[in-house]
Amino acid sequence: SARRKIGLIPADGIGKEVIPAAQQVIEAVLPSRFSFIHLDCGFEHFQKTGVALPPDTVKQLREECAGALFGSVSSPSHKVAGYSSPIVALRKQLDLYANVRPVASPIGGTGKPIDMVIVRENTECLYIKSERITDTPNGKVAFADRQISEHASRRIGRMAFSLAAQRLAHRRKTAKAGAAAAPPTAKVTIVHKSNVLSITDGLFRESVRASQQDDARFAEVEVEEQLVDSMVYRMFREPEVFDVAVAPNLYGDIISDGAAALVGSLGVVGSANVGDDFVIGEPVHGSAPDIAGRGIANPIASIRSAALLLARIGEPEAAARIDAAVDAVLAKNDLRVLTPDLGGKGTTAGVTDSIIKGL
Ligand code: NAD
Ligand code: K
Ligand code: MN
Repeated sequence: SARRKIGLIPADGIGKEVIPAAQQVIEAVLPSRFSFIHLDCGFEHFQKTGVALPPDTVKQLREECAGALFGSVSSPSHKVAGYSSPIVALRKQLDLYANVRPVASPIGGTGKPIDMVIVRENTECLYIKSERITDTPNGKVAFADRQISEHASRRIGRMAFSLAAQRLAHRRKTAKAGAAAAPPTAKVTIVHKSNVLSITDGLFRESVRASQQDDARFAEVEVEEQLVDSMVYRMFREPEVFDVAVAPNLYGDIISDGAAALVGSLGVVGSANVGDDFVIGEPVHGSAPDIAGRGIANPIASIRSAALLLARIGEPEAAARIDAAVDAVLAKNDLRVLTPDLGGKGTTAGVTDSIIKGL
């Protein structure tokens, strides 16, 4: 059929409430452009069937879908035999090597607008999970290997520069003609700790810098470096100075969760898991068992994730319309509409309706 398919993987908890909200918004912004297939996955599915990520889900994503939206999985804190996180497996099987997380708000925690994107390397660093422990005369000693490769660092660098180049082009297009303001710029901040880890973080930083040569469009992007500890300090003090930040897996995990606090709630931060061949939009939050089933989960993180997905599957205008409608609902700050995580009395359905009306 001429309609392209989007895979929907709500998985567990509030994923089942916020992914349908995102689907409604996609259908409203692009009526009958896409068809949707619902795919099984998650801890609840594991409890019913013994399988967390059915092979058929991966097969349908690969063979039929233009992209997908993932909700959230409930990973139990105790070890459950035979279970491991299906989103981690999905990222691996589809080689989604970048986690792209925009953190934007018209009024951030420090009162100024925040508009940054964190690009986290998604495949290596300490997450290769190569750990061991030995006994010594002074007690146990544990070790972990940390892998940083030129290949993975250079391709995550390309992702960061390519986003910055797109943002620069967009800023130039939307800058007011003839205005006296300074010409638009875009910047990549390379986050590392190569003052201490000169070999591993040194390779990361050099490879990201080298990736700027990989495309002529990257030439006009400014580059700066920030040690990860002072990055955290500056993100608290002056988050508005950052544009695109790129980091190895562990630093990226930490700074991107922290950055979510700058914009008020986990319920508004979306992300995209991106590879060269596939993309999965995914809200940053988990399955929120404390509020699941009550119709009050904030759908904005999933709706923003839907926009990130659309932007990467050839529908950038629809994505921009969704983001503008979300910004308008947030800027209005109507507490009868917004959900409780933002101090409101509203519902998932109410927020979704307001966004759809504003498209
Ligand atoms: P969580 O993100 O589920 O919830 C943290 C807090 O934020 C809770 O108080 C929750 O009510 C609130 N919250 C989160 N999303 C919200 C939304 N859309 N609207 C309103 N409030 C929202 O994190 P957690 O409590 O640490 O973990 C719960 C479960 O989710 C665990 O099983 C964990 O393993 C899993 N988890 C999954 C993912 C993922 O799917 N990638 C990510 C993080 C946590
Ligand atoms: K999630
Ligand atoms: Mn995290």
